[in-house]
Amino acid sequence: DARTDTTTALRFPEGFRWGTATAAYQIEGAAAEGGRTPSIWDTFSRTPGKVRNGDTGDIAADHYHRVDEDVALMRRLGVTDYRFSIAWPRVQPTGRGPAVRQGLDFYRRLVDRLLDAGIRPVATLYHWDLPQELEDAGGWPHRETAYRFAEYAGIMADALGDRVATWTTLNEPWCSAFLGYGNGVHAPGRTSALASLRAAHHLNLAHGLGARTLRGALPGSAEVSLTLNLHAVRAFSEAPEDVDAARRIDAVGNRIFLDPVFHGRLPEDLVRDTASVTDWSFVADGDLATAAAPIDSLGINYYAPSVAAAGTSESPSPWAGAERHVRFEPLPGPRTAMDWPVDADGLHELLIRLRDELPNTPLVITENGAAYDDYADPSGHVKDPERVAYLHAHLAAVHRALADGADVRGYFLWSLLDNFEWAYGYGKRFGIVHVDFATQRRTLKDSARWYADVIARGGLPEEA
Ligand code: GBH
Repeated sequence: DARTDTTTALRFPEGFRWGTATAAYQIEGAAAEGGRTPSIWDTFSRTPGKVRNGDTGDIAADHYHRVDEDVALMRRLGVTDYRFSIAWPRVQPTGRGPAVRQGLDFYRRLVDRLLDAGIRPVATLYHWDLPQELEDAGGWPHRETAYRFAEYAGIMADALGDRVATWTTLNEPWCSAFLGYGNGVHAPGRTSALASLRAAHHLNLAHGLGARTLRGALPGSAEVSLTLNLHAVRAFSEAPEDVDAARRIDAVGNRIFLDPVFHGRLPEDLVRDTASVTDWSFVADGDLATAAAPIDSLGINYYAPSVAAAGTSESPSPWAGAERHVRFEPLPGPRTAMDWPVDADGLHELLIRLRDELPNTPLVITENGAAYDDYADPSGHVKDPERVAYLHAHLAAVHRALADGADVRGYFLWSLLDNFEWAYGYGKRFGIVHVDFATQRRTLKDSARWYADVIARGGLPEEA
């Protein structure tokens, strides 16, 4: 009986959504199959020096050919939800014009398998794989891309709207804008502060236009959302210069999306801070109202916090000029294989902030997880005790936020499978399922068994 089960001290609400998450380019492979054309990530990963070890997503975890097996894995884990993304160039190769049937069929099949398994599909329209042709026409710094995105959203709503009830427009527009066009660490690898700010605005516009299109094409019960990687930024000290450094990062990292999307305005301090880069004249009348199309929930991807102090940091930087005023202080304590600090309190702080600032917005953790160097014991068991500890601490932080009144509806673990970790290639493993990329063999890690147990109990023990 659940109530007498004292080992499940931290119980989650009835109906809490327990999921895993992936993204198309990171797992699908089949880069040239079924009419798919290159995205900016195909181009970028084939450019020498951009991705570690020269890795590409050509094969990845071969999920395109292993949908049945991967859905069966999730059924074994007992997840209630699965968050995946749709590869735009698989369904609308040039980013314009009619859809390719084979591409739509692939996602129809995936969704049907999920529904057969009793798993709710949660579709993200854009997880960074812009059709290369749209980048050649100007990419996200170019206004037209937002309208192309809305058209693509309409195609997908028509194709899957009868079976997918939960939709996300964009995954982490901060990364698209600032890593893609600011410091060039992500595709398409451009390095311009102006281009990154233009991209951020057009992503907000795309989100709003896309949300409106989805709403018009989907049943009234459908859920429309946006996922942000909000920066849990702390000031190094109470000194006004350090507090101001944190404010600058909050403006160009968080409020640049939160303010347009939830309040239909640009942060005034951001406009001031970026005055030497742009006068923001690319923001047309009505754009901010469009960006503020009502949505049903906010997705949050959380990995680690950062600490800002007065100073300067390296260039090229993703921060559109803020790096001339800010240096990042390393946090003490344990780190993951990404060299990111482990700090679950940062997630609690973020959820409490959102509870206070967006009181009527349900929150969903759409990504949380960690890369570690897993190892197999002689029996072939994949041990990942650090990942279990990380997940426990972060789920406990979510539980604490729930107790404090944050309206958190679900948690999606990043990631179901080891996959193509963007600029790090296959060198960093975020999966709870180990993938041997030579054979594509999948093996549950200890963390997968642990997560299945958490889901089955509806909660976790006090200690990992
Ligand atoms: C997510 O990105 C992605 O959605 C997912 O595809 C990816 O595999 C996963 O996380 C793991 O990386 O840039 O100076 O602020 C997270 C990307 C990583 C961006 C941490 C911000 C902080 C350093 N975020 N990063 S900084």
